[in-house]
Amino acid sequence: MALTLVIGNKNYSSWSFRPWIALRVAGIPFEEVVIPLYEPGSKEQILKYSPAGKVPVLIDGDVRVWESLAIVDYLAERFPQARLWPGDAAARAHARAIAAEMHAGFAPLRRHCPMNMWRTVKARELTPEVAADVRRIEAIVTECRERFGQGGVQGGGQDGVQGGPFLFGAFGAADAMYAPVVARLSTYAIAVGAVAEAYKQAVMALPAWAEWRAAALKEPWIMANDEVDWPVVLRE
Ligand SMILES: N[C@@H](CCC(=O)N[C@@H](CS)C(=O)NCC(=O)O)C(=O)O
Repeated sequence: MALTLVIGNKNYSSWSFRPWIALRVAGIPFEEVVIPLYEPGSKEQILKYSPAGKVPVLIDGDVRVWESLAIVDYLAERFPQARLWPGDAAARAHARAIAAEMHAGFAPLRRHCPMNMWRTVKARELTPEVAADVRRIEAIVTECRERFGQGGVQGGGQDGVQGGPFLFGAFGAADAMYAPVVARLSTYAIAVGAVAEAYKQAVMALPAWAEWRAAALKEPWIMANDEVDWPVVLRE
């Protein structure tokens, strides 16, 4: 039976983007159910799938998994051939730590720069707390790229290829957890150093990225107070 991923609308649902991109890049087939967020009745619809009242939710037969990080972890166990976590124990511990840090943290950046694929790219002044989040993310990306991303010790990623442009070489669970942050760096024109910038470009060059974004731009659910310049200019 195919997996089903219940997600929010693609323009806004950063948490949904994480397991969705993990599944897509790993080539794991799944069906999706999209529930538009912040609409009348949204909560009731979500509650049909999860008592937690939040998306994403993964349904695999009798198994239901909520919380983006738990979903990615479940996928890693269920599809070991996808190699969503690095093969090397030390690299894997590092990947899990940064994924958990993302799952639990960066509230100032989340609040100040919500994911919004429709928004016209333009800079927004960052508060000191948001700037500190950005610097921490930059440091995480730079350390991963320098220590693990070049291949060699860790053997991460879904296709077993050593090396690659992602945090641990090939795209994996940690990259999925950081994908919405890449979107925020882009949408809010946040300057980062060369290593983080190259990482951002690599994530945004994924066909799965383009697929998510194209679907987001076709969605009819745009919040009335959204910061969109019309007509929407498609970014490559
Ligand atoms: N910690 C959760 C966060 C999930 C979450 O906040 N989802 C938002 C959408 S991105 C949601 O369902 N909001 C709808 C609501 O709270 O009613 C995760 O990692 O999955």
